[in-house]
Amino acid sequence: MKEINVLVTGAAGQIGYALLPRLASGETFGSDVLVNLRLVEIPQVVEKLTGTIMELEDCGFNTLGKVEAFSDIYEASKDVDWALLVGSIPRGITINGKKIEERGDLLKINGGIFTDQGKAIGENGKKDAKILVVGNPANTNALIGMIHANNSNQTWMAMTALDANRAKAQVAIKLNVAISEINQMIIWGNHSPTMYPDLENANINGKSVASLINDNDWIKNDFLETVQQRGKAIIDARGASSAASAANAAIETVKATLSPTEDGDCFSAAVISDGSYDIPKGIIYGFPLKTTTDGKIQIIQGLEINSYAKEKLEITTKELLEEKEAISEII
Ligand code: NAX
Repeated sequence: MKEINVLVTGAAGQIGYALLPRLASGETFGSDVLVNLRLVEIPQVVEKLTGTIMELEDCGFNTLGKVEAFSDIYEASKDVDWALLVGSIPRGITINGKKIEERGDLLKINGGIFTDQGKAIGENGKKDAKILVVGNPANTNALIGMIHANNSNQTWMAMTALDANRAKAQVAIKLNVAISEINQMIIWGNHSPTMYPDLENANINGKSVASLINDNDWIKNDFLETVQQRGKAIIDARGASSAASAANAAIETVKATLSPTEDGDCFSAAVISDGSYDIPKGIIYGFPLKTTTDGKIQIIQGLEINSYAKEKLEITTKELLEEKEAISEII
């Protein structure tokens, strides 16, 4: 059986709990691949992983290989094929009596974490390792990690697939269609309320979703607001951030890189900008992506961006440039 080494940080957290069984079950990497899991937690929490490991054993998956718990990211990164960087300090937590709500505070607290994780994966991970950053602020955390990894053969991504799924869900309700009919749902920019879910380029049977909806007021107001604020709405409703849907989006992102993307479709994730669509180079930006037949991840080129979309792309670009500026001391 082929073996794969998968590292997951924040493994004792709520996304980790929903994610690990699906990584190990054969659903993600296939029924002929043995999945070795490297579970990483902060030292105070690493003990809790013993319970997670027992549960994983008790699932009885044929595809579960060796499962190990670590608090040292350097040890954990040895020969990893995939790293899912979920662990970070989430918004809303109280530290030293201060509730962390601002992105700037989150950037500073999480910046240090991703510096070390980047170095460790760059030095010890497989030469073609793929890394998906879920922990917020995901795009800028991925930038910090990628820079410190300093390993151009590895692929660093930040997760925007949850936003794409949220956008698809709203469209499916509005048009009364199945989710599976909706293709090429692009999330441009940052995984934050400035993201731009693009209904002009999304299509159903090749027809633009925006034209099928034919209701600009709904698209520009209700739809945009619902998708951009969905994370907050879930926190307000359940008192905790999205977990099952976030884990699902991470699984879908990994799967999207394992087989070629069909023509007319894409998958959404943020990768380092190469200047495509006039986005400044050097920020991790949500683009339409495809996996090629030889397994490479590429930005899909040549899509139309109208003037309204351009304005939206500029807003999210500005935010990412500001985030980059805020972490300039550590990159
Ligand atoms: P939890 O607080 O349940 O779990 C986070 C876990 O990470 C904790 O167990 C903590 O001990 C661990 N951790 C913290 N620092 C660590 C480090 N340096 N190394 C290893 N582990 C570390 O949060 P959870 O709900 O699982 O969310 C995790 C992250 O995902 C948060 O930053 C959250 O904001 C982010 N999200 C990102 C989404 C996306 O679409 N990109 C959506 C969902 C989610 O909000």
